[in-house]
Amino acid sequence: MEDRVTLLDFWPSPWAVRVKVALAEKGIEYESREQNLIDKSSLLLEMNPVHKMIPVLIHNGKPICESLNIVQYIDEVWKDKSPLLPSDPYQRSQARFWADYIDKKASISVLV
Ligand SMILES: N[C@@H](CCC(=O)N[C@@H](CS)C(=O)NCC(=O)O)C(=O)O
Repeated sequence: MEDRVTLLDFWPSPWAVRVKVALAEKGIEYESREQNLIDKSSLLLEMNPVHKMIPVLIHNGKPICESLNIVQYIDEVWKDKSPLLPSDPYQRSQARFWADYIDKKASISVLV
């Protein structure tokens, strides 16, 4: 079955960029659906009822939420294409450290 991949997107969002980099690294084709975060679409509310935020990856109709979770999902599903994390455990821990750092320290909420 052909993969159907849609990204609920908002172009200035660094969290959406994180997902788009992962998709680009894996060479995955997807449809980007730009969202209005002031007047949220019924699709966004249905796909992410807990946080009501982008990014949301919709893979064959199933939503995956939270950018780091999405990146991990992408790496696991398309595991035959360029791995997103280094193979060395120490280097992996460093990559995870900085991803977590960005989440905790560099999080800026532009609109809310
Ligand atoms: N922890 C989330 C953060 C996502 C986030 O902050 N999204 C913002 C846009 S940059 C959003 O959808 N804001 C709308 C809202 O808070 O209602 C992630 O990593 O995906």
